[in-house]
Amino acid sequence: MDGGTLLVEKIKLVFVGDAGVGKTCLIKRLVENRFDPYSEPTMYDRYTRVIQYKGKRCELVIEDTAGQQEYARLRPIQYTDASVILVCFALASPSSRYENIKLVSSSRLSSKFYSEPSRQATKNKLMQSCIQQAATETFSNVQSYWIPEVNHFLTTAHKKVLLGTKSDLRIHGLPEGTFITHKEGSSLAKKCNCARYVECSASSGYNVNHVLNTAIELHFNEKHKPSRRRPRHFCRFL
Ligand SMILES: Nc1nc2c(ncn2[C@@H]2O[C@H](COP(=O)(O)OP(=O)(O)OP(=O)(O)O)[C@@H](O)[C@H]2O)c(=O)[nH]1
Ligand SMILES: [Mg+2]
Repeated sequence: MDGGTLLVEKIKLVFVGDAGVGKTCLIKRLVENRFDPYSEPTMYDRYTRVIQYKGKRCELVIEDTAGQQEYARLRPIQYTDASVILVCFALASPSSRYENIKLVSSSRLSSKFYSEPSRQATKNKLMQSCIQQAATETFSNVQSYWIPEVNHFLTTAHKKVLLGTKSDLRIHGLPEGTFITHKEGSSLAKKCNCARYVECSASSGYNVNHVLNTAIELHFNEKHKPSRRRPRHFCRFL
């Protein structure tokens, strides 16, 4: 019950993918509408919201999982009762979190809000945090690692969306061979039996709401046939 009104359905979305592909940033953009380029590696996180979809009040649960293998044993718990799995890879990525931060918010570290010692401390912390994998590696790990894991803990028929993250970096134009094209992404989605393929950016906000609407539409869609159409209904946070 919520405020005296029955919640008719629970929708649980589970985000998985390599460390550093941007799961946490995307989720924060979704639920808090902000982008934090300093996001730290996740162990386990969960967000619960009440939403309205096609006039139904639903409980939306978003599970943020760890991409780092040290915490892999926590993921099976998060898969339990999942409605839709969102398998993420980066469309493009610089070689480290720090380089990426320089790219997405070059002005912030040098801003007047940082004193020199704290600026240096923040810089060091970021330098030490994990090295991001190349986009092509996070892409190939979808097929070699993440889909087999999802199939193992759920079923091969479980509803899945393939997400290409950090689309803003591809637009900024990295050298050829360091990014994934839309065609490559959508053909991987077909190969891996993902019902939908979406490209998005937590940094620019591109397609972020589309990610949520696509996953919710897929949850309510019994047959989950691949579709090129955008969802016709939109969810609203209450
Ligand atoms: N340019 C750009 N950078 C992003 C975007 N999303 C995330 N990042 C950067 O990528 C880094 C890693 O993002 P996270 O969201 O922490 O990655 P994660 O997938 O949650 O990583 P784990 O929690 O370790 O599994 C962040 O520090 C951001 O600087 C994006 O849309 N565009
Ligand atoms: Mg994370």
